[in-house]
Amino acid sequence: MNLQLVTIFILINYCLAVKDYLFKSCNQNGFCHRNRHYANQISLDSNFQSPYYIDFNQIKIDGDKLRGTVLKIGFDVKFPFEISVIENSFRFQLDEIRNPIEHFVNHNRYNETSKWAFNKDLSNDKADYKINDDQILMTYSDNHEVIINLNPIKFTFYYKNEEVLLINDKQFLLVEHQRSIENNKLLPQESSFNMFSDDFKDSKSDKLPLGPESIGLDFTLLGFNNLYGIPEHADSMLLKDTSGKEPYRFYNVDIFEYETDSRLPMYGSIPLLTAVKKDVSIGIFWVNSADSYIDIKKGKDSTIHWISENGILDFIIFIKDTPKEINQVYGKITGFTQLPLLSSLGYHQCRWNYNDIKDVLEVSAKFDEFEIPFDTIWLDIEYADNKKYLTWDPQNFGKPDEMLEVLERTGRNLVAIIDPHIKTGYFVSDAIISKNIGMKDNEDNTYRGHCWPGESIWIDTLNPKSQKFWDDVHKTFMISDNHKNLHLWNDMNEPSVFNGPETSAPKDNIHYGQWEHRSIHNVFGLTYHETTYNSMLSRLPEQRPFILTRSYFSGSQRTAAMWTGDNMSKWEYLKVSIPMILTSNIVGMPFAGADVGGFFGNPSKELLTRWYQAGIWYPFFRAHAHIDSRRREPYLIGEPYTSYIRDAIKLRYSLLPIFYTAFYQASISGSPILKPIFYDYYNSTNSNIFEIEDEFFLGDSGILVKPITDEEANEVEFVLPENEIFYQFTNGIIGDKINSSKFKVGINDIPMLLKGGSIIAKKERYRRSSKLMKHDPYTLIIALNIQGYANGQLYVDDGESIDSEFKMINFEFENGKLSVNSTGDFSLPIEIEKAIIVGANEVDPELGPVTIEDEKLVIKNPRVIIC
Ligand code: NBV
Repeated sequence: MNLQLVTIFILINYCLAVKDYLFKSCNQNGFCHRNRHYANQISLDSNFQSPYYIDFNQIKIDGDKLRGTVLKIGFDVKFPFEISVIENSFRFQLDEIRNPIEHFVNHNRYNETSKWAFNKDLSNDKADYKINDDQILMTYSDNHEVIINLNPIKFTFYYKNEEVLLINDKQFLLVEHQRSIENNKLLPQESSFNMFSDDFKDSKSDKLPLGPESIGLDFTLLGFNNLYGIPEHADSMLLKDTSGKEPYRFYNVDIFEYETDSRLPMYGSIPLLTAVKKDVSIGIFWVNSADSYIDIKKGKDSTIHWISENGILDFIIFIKDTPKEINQVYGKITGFTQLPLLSSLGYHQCRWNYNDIKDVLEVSAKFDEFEIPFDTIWLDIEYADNKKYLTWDPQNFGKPDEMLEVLERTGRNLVAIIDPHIKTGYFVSDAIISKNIGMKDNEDNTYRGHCWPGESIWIDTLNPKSQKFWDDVHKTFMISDNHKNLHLWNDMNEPSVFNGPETSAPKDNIHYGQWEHRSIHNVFGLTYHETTYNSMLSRLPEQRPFILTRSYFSGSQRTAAMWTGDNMSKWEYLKVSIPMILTSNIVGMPFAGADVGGFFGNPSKELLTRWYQAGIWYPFFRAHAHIDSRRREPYLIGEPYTSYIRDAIKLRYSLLPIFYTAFYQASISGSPILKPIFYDYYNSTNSNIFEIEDEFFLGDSGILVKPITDEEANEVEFVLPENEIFYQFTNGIIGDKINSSKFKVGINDIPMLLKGGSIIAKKERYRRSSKLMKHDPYTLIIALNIQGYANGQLYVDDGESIDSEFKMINFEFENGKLSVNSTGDFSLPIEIEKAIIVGANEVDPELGPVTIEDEKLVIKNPRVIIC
């Protein structure tokens, strides 16, 4: 086939629904097939004895670490391991001593996933070890104990003296040691399926220069049936039993028109699984960036079989009282979400594509004409000259600086897309080739593949030399430093390769350090958006960069927001967006959204309206549409829908202080922006709440939301935690205490409740963008609990600089009085113009005495409304 035909074929394919035949099932994927086979054989044989054991003679205690070697009976192999404690959590790392081979590929097991995923400068904590003939007793942190059995290898974890977790209890531990085709003795339980070649139709050219190298291990969670996390999958929040079915897979891929109710891999992966029960939460963090599968067997105890294609065996176990503490400790290790630009929490208007500068500015003006606020307009791939990223199409986007200036007048931003596939034959790709910083093929030459621009090469952002080059090209592309309102979108960074196996790069491609792509695949997207982030910082060091990434990994939250990729304009995609975003939130990647309206197709007016009403809750709130879908900017929909959508967007803007406060909390503690109810009510006796995935709290504000995701719905029923009272708060209008959790809703209604005991601060004036709301006063809503008490917080800063001065204000209402105190220092006056109190029998109408610790905090006789 000639090049044009290949491209046409690929494009036609692109327009059709997801083909699961494009992706390997576990059975077709050599390492997964072999590990599952091994586990099945072991499960059938009650006399099975694992060949792996810890050699007593090689155990050494080195400060707070324990080092040793795992040996395998019948094989001459050595697996050095290390046990340590990081952020008060248990870490196990196991490597293999391997021999050099006659090939340019790095023959070691990849051990740098943590270098990308973790925060810098982490140190180890204290641990005590007692060693006897067949066991090691380890104690660390408060209340944590592990008994490590040497032969058979087994870890038993105790928390507060309760046995909570077993590792390798099922003896699924498998480390496929280095071997050659000529010398590849196997255990009777092992399968040799696709060890040295790959017969999957699109992967036949994979040279597998290192042969089989997979790792697999089992974890049994005692008394845990509620398991969460391991995104990204278009599936329920509560993880499913995969026995006899396809396991959950991690392999960052461009899965266009993905299906719902699916364990297929998607664009990102966060290998953190959490298990929650009364008083104990556990997190298993599997630090590996290779293709991976997770089999789950649920029951009174649940067993996880985690399998990866290669790399070292590296995992961390978090055991805490609450899910919140799991987020905290995971965040300390992988970093918290950077506090975003306040304006990036406003509404984003995107489509593929706005055609030219005139189009962009017209859309912006139309929003004003219809009095719909918005902060950011987006440019998809057509803005670049012939899809040569880092250039502007001279014809249609000839004067980007003027466009940025006009947008800036109404406080608006522009986001432009920059993908990692770089068209061959222009200065960016020429430089990548001459500087030798591109991804290489399996012969160590710059890899060439196909993507939107035609023949392309891929910048290798694992190479430290890429950073300086990327900084320089971004500085030129992003015009002058004057334009602070230009931000970036990194798409297709799985990386997506049209003619590559499973829509991505061949696994035997080569990256910096001579590492195979196989080893780093899932972290590639992170290396790319992190390099972009650093380039943006090098241009404007004081401003928080905004980057949206499609591919992500643990640690991506430090520098980017994510969205759930190419969904469809169908109700089921609106519905699944909620559990997907909740899952992302509870595993430390809270700045998440889904394309409002659906990417492929044309939503009905009802669906579009409902999608906006749900979308205002996405931490990242952006409407987007495919190039072939009809224009659907909210003002085009027609009345009464345009008004409903306007109301929804305005509601988001009025709640921006609450979103921002939640993001501040996330940036210092890893807490989610959207929290499923089980998150704070894990001790509830109502076991239902563990599976509620269609309602959520907005941070710690007490706002509980249940978006409508069904066609023609006219009623909503909340599941409520026990021992709390709630006030009606539909559409952000505070009402009475509710007597029933079920009520009628119209097409213009956004069902919300406010928990008794909460104080929230809103901004109620309409402005064209969030930047123009800067000086607006706040309205407090004080919703009392049955004791007549409420509290709440408000975080305020300049909304854009990295080291902004700030103020954290604490409100507390008790005994009929409101007291306000604050920490931090922020020079702009903060004004509260109105306070609405609900649930009060008797309060002082003057709201006094009010404790004000700072003169800059003005409460000018706020209008007090007592309901
Ligand atoms: O750049 C075009 C699209 C983009 O609009 C979308 O949001 C991405 O997920 N991109 C994928 C490439 C191809 C889409 C069919």
